[in-house]
Amino acid sequence: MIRVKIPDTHPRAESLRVRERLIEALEAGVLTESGLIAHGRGECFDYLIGEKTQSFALRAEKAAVATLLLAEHPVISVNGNAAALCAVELIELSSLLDAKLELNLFYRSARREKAISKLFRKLGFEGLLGNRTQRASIRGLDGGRAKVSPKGLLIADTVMLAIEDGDRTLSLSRLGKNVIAIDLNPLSRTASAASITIVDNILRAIPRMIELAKDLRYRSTWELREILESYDNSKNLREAIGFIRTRLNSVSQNGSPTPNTLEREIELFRG
Ligand code: PTJ
Repeated sequence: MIRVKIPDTHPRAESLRVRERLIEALEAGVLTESGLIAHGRGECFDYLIGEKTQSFALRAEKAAVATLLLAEHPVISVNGNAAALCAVELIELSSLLDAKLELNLFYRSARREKAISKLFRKLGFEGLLGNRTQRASIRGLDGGRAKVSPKGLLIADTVMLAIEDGDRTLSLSRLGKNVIAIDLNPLSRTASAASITIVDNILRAIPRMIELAKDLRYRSTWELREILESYDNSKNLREAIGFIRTRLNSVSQNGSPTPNTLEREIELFRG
């Protein structure tokens, strides 16, 4: 594979570096080829939300942390993209929330299972569930994904997943689990099937959730429930879509956004 050194001065240096990381993860067997395509779709939606954590995302992240803290059996589901982009942060978040981490792959193969388990072990984390030796079956999920850990997804009451296809989100919701989804596309089936939809890049969402967890873990059950009671996922999703519409309207009237006009659009949207 041809490699280039990305100059710091390149206006899209950060985004190009993330792409490089994903290519490395592909070569290591962590990411699947389709994961690169999924990432491209995500980049497009990230562009539309201004590549920042907007207020609708922050609200969902807070509700998600409260839900995970209130859960009896919280599980964070890990696929190739999530592992490639933020394994370190996922380990920290799972420890703060006392949540299990479980590998669940759409394109499951022994090579990928091994590569992802190795990545987590290298980071000092031995508790990744979902390998071949500890599997139960779960109703309503397809093929390789139906195989889950009896200590994890099988008994989970709350599942957080990221960069996922809609079928899986729908199946887990139908099983009565609380589903939290990180998905940059507010129009996706995942976005509408989840109980809490975080329209944000996983690269920003997980570090933000770590900060929130450090604070919310000391709050009372009553306070956490209050956060959830004031959260409305449909309203929040409508706000995300409205935000994109306002931005596109502004661009169609005033021309392409520069970093300055972007800030102004966001101000206008907030009113
Ligand atoms: O690792 P595997 O085998 O389990 O395969 C996983 C993939 C990603 C291939 C699979 O789940 C898939 O095909 O996903 P989709 O259906 O392409 O959906 C991915 C969604 O995640 C899309 O709506 C993207 O906009 C969104 N997305 C992509 N990158 C990010 C993202 N959302 C948040 N953060 C990102 N970095």
